Amino acid sequence: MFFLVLVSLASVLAQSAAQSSGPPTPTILSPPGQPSSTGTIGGFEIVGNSLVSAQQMFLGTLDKVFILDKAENNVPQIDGHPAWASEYALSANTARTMNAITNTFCAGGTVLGNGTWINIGGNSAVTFGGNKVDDDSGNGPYDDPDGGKSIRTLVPCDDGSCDWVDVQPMTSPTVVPNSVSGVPVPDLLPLSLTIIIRETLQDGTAIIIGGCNNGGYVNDIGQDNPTYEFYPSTGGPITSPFLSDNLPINLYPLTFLLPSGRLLMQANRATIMLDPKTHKEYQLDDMPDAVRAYPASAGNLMLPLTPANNWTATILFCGGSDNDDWSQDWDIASFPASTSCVRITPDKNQSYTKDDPMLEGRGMTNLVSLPDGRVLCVNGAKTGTAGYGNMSWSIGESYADNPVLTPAIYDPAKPAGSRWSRDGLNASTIPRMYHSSAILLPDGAVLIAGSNPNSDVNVGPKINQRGLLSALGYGGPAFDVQLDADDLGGDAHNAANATVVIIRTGFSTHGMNMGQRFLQLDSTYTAYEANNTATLHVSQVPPNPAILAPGPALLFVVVNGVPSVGVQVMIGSGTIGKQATSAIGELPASSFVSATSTGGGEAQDQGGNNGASPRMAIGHTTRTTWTWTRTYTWRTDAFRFRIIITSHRLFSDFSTARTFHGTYAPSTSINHPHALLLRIVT
Ligand SMILES: *[C@@H]1O[C@H](CO)[C@@H](O)[C@H](O)[C@H]1NC(C)=O
Ligand SMILES: *[C@@H]1O[C@H](CO)[C@@H](O)[C@H](O)[C@H]1NC(C)=O
Ligand SMILES: *[C@@H]1O[C@H](CO)[C@@H](O)[C@H](O)[C@H]1NC(C)=O
Ligand SMILES: *[C@@H]1O[C@H](CO)[C@@H](O)[C@H](O)[C@H]1NC(C)=O
Ligand SMILES: *[C@@H]1O[C@H](CO)[C@@H](O)[C@H](O)[C@H]1NC(C)=O
Ligand SMILES: *[C@@H]1O[C@H](CO)[C@@H](O)[C@H](O)[C@H]1NC(C)=O
Ligand SMILES: *[C@@H]1O[C@H](CO)[C@@H](O)[C@H](O)[C@H]1NC(C)=O
Ligand SMILES: [Cu+2]
Repeated sequence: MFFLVLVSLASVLAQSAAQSSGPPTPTILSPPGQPSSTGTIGGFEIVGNSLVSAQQMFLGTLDKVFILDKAENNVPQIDGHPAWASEYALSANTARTMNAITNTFCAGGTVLGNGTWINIGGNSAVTFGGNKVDDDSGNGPYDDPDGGKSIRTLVPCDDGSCDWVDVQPMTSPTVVPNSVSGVPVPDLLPLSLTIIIRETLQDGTAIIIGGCNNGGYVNDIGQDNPTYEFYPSTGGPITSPFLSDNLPINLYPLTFLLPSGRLLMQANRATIMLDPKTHKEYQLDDMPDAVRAYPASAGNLMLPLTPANNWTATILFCGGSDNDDWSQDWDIASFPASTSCVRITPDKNQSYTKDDPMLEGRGMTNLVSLPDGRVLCVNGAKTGTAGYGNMSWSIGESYADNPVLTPAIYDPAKPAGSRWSRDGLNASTIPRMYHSSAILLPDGAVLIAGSNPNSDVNVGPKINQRGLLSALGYGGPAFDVQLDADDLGGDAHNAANATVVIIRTGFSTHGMNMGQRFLQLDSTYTAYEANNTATLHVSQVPPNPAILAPGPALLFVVVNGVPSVGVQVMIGSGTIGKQATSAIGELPASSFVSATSTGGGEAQDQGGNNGASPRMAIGHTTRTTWTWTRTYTWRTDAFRFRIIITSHRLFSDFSTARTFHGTYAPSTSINHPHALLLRIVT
């Protein structure tokens, strides 16, 4: 059998540190310039080889993506054994192997408030074929000690020097989950403990949720770990009735930190809010239409938090499987995935609302926030679920079939009934099913990689603007961003359609991007008709770290839907602990200074805002202005939306699978042979 690890990381808010710290003194960021790669809008482009299969993937610096596989017989070596971790350089499209030390199979991850990434959990030591070995210390042939309790940390670097560090593992009796559930813990440690990580909490710590001791398609009571704990540790694990009650579908519970400080958690058909301070669980409505958590693996995402919705969180779930029979004695691979989408706004209303269904059923899909507020839906399959094994009905070892090759776009701003579209999106030629991943990149492209529903590699080498701050606080004075005539497309009126957004791209694995967030900062503008320039007056992050947990994130300026290249900013203090908050600085009203007015004269109302004296907007003494020389050029082809594909590994016995089922050829598995350009630009 195979194993899965799932978990969610939520941020820990329970800390009661007396000290709280504000943001580090921001520096002026270098201008991001133009995208270095042109790509083709809406098209897929195979860019390089990820060396190991990207079961888990995240953007660590503006140029480096970090990738984790499971311990398996990859051809690239490190330290005398096959590698199962790598770093991918976006600028050079090259990769280097990294040493993750223990077996990372189905681990989870997130970024802490101080910018360090963690990767937690894994599986037992294995040998060829993914088969478990009795010796937990690993040794040959893979030299992959049991990773069940591993805590790996990485401080991302750009000079190729960084690597994963195994820190104090979760091995003390207080953190052995079995000790909590009352099962005596012998000296012998659990062979394997798979963990699911999800969110970073508002003090920059992480919550680690659930898992199991031996893996498998779904969980069972004999190996369940129905607990959560925090990293850095605040003590032993806490038992969650919600997790116990939702066997066997309680791995990788879909977890989101809400602005209220509670966590939304969804597993099997149940939904709760968890108060991580009191450990109380509040029952919400059951999930309609489908099972969403692994192995049904629906797409899931927190929709943009914006001034217009008062930074209120709405969570979207799309697809999954309307199945309740998790035995493996029937043909799971041919069972249609769900088309259903639902949303919930848990801090306001504890019921689900039906949303527009997807254009086709999909499981194992990734929903990726784009800078213009839309959501890209990629990867996945039309039938079956996550997981793999040698069943009479499995496709090779895959429990899914009929890959969906064409992405789709969901636009939350569109009226109900018209939110899904695939206009302009070309089909991929590469199925991306179980253990695939997808993340947004600074230039607006989306990197897609992975897919490996197999127990091992067994067929040889096949691998194939100016004015942005480096740090933002929770509240405090506004800052100004200067937009020149190029930025505004030669028309100052476009300032009315400019936004400044922060995106945390998250840790992508198992059809979820853990910790992914989209937050639009409040802003107003002063636009000058005479020279078609404008100043954007931009607020800092709302003074509530539960809206956007501390830690690094990307910042984009978007004009009429065209994003700048993202820059990396630190949200909060850059340290773990209680974050300082202060009142949000006042923004001047938006104003449009017509060409006929003389400096500080008449202001014309624009975009429904009340006219205001431009003098209020210029030279505001409490505001700091940073400048850089260039943001982006306003041309419809300046910003290319690119879907980049790194190396992938599909079925180890692809040709056999194809002969048996005949469903993998793109031309027969999708109904959309006509590929169009994807235009994120307008
Ligand atoms: C999309 O597919 C069509 C038809 O195969 C092809 O002509 C076009 O170049 C593709 N466009 C992109 C952006 O890849
Ligand atoms: C961030 O905090 C973690 C947990 O305390 C620690 O292991 C790590 O070294 C810290 N990173 C930095 C860059 O200080
Ligand atoms: C499937 O069978 C192959 C060949 O016997 C074996 O190597 C592999 O471990 C099996 N996979 C699973 C998930 O049991
Ligand atoms: C926005 O949310 C905050 C915090 O929940 C609340 O205090 C405020 O009243 C809300 N504002 C509006 C306009 O609803
Ligand atoms: C909560 O949402 C449900 C489902 O959309 C709706 O029927 C109900 O009226 C809402 N309740 C409130 C108080 O808004
Ligand atoms: C554009 O015009 C305004 C108003 O006259 C002036 O304050 C600003 O400095 C000018 N900007 C540039 C880049 O010339
Ligand atoms: C604002 O930009 C969006 C694209 O994000 C575009 O659809 C819309 O038409 C623009 N609105 C105006 C008033 O230009
Ligand atoms: Cu897995």
